[in-house]
Amino acid sequence: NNNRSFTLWLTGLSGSGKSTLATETEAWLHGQNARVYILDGDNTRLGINKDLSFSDEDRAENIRRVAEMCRLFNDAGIIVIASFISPFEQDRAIAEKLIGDESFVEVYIDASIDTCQKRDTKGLYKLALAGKIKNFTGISSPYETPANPDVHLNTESQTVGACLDVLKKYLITNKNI
Ligand code: GGZ
Repeated sequence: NNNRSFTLWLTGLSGSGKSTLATETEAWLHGQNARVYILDGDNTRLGINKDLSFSDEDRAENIRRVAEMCRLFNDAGIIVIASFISPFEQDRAIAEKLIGDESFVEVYIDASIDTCQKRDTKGLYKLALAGKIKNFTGISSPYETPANPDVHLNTESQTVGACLDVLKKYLITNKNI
């Protein structure tokens, strides 16, 4: 097993900045000559997980399948940036178990529900508040805050650049990047 392979597990609300940080981190890792791939709702929920809804049960299955994929990529020596809301502590714990404690880096992308609602980049909060999207995280479905993340990035009080710097330092120090 390549000692550079691991999974950065980005958890946070819709609109918290997971995708932005995933893309920036990917670009930086490429610059470090690392092999890296982003897994997110866009490339999994339209394909392998297209049978899954946003019920608690289906989110659990979503995370389980994604974690199995992370493990396969890591076995192939590829770093994964997994960018999923993953709102439930129990599901994140299962992901950690499947991926392996040593290879699982939990990164909490922190922005309050108020801020995410104000950003509303895709207009989804508006639809959720109007009752047009059911089980929407932060509105009509819970988000369980990570109790002890490996990295805690606050996109409300810090710029993307500052958040990225914190993550880079973590990777340089702990993952020999
Ligand atoms: C949360 C939803 C929902 C509901 C659609 N709740 O901001 P986005 O749009 O681009 O990313 C969100 C994405 C969340 O999928 P995940 O696979 O990451 O969720 S989970 O880990 O909880 O399984 C959002 C969109 O899908 N979306 N309906 N009801 N987000």
